[in-house]
Formats: sequence, C-alpha cells, structure tokens
Amino acid sequence: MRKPEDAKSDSGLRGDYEGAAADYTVAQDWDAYPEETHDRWRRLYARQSRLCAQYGAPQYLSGLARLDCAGGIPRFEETNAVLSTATGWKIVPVPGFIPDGVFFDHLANRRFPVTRWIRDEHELDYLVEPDVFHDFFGHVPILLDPTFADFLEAYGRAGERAMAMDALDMLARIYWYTVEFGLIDDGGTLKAFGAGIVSSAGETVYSVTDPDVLRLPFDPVRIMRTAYTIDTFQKNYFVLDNLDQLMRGLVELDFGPIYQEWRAAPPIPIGERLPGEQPHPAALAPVKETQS
Ligand code: HBI
Ligand code: FE
Repeated sequence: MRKPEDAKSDSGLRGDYEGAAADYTVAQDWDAYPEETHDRWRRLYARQSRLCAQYGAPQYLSGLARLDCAGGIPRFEETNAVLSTATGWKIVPVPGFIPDGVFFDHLANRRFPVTRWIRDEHELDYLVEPDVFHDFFGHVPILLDPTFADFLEAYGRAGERAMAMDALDMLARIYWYTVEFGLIDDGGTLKAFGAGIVSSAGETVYSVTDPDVLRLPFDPVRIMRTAYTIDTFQKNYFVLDNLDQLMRGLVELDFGPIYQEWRAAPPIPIGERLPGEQPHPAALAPVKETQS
C-alpha cells in the first residue's frame, strides 16, 4: 500500500503494484486524479502539441487530433472506444514497468500498457521512467495508424522467439529505434514519430535539427546491432521512408539467423558511423529550428 506521506502526491498511485492482476493491469481509477494532475497534463499537452505540430510526423499528428485529449488526463475507456474502432487496439492501465514476457503478450494481443500515474511537478522536463504523459501522448496517437498498429502486434509476437533465443536485447533495439525514437522522411523533411521524442520538449527539437547527430536509413540488422542510451538524448537515429518499411523489416526477415550471428558480438557503439555508411538523404538538410 502507499505510505501516508505519498498520499499528497497522489498522481495516480505511482509504482503501486498492489492489487495488480496477473497480467499486471490495474484500474485506472480516473476519479482519484486530483485537479492539479489534470492541470499538469494540460500544460504538458499545450507545450508538446505546439512543438509536434512543427516537428511531428503526419501519421502521429492525425492520431493525436482524433484522440482529442488536451483537456486533462484521458479516461482510458473513452480512448478505447476510438482506438478499438480504428485499429482493434486498446490501452490497459498498468502501475509502471512490467516484466518483458507480460509486456510482449499484451502487444501480441493488441493491448498497449499505459502507466496510470503522472510525473511530479519537478519532473516536468525529464523523468527516467515512463508516466501517463509519455505512454499516452507519446505512444497512443500513432496506434490509430493501421500500418503501425499491424507492426506493433507483429513486434509483440516476435518477443517469445527472441526470449527463447536469448536475443531479447537485440529485438528491443528495434522497438527503441522506431517506436521510442523513430524518425520518418516526410517529403524530404525529417519528422519525429517515436514516443520518447514526441513526449520530450528537448528531444523533439534536437532529434530533427541538431547538425551533429547521425541519422541513418532504417536497417533492421544495423539497428539490432546498435547500442542505445536510456538517460541522454540519442546520438544516432534511424529514418524510415514510410511506415510500411517497419512491417516489411519485421516479417520479410527471418530474425533467427540474425540473432545467431550477432547476439554474442559487442554492439556497435552509440553514434559510430561504419565505413561506407551514409546518412539518410532527408538528414542532409536538417530542419531549421524556428521559434514556435
Ligand atoms: N513495461 N509498462 C511497460 N512499458 C514498456 O515500454 C516496457 C515494459 N516492460 C518491458 C519493456 N518495455 C521493454 O524491456 C521491452 O520492450 C523489451
Ligand atoms: Fe515508451
């Protein structure tokens, strides 16, 4: 149970796994959110939606508009009425990070786990673990895109085999460099769709404007061999030509031989460009940062 002193920051039962079901889902308990948490959501939403209007991918922005969630922390049940109609996905409330196997099983069944608590005021610009703003604002809008929705289910299905082959860290890099930190070429202009980018004020701008960042063309094998960092802006990104590439990359390739060939090899260091590698063409003219 929560300690009494935590009651004041009751921003959605942070880290309270008491009462979670076997699949780690909990009730969202929307009525328990104090007004201050809805106000915090509105401020986060206003800032990020303004930045994403300029730097976010169209496939992400169209989903965000349909979710109509500027007014406060959304009721997941209301979201599910829209989401399930659009792509057969639904979001399920969870208290925080859940075991890999449980996570993959949810994705394989078109259930996206969304953390129910919101960050504290002092974490507005950065927090290590995902909260409801990262999970909902970052991940849910693009789940309304049928191609992305199909890919994420296929990713979930791929988890079991990766775990069985002791190559989960390689498969997780696919998620990291697309679902969390993916960029896409929008008619020659770099745009962001990864949840870790679009939910972060700093990284939304940095990911598409910083001139020193390595932005390579999407390549599943290169991604599965590339290390990543979890507590700083990324030093390298991968750029999709379109969302269909995600599905093709996952289903046209047999990951088994790739796991066998590379799982014992040290990962390619972050930010390192291999001989002969060229940035994605859309990255050759980084987006100019304008005051929004
Ligand atoms: N749990 N709630 C939650 N959200 C995640 O994104 C998540 C998780 N558990 C495991 C996990 N991600 C990753 O380790 C897997 O992608 C490998
Ligand atoms: Fe995430």
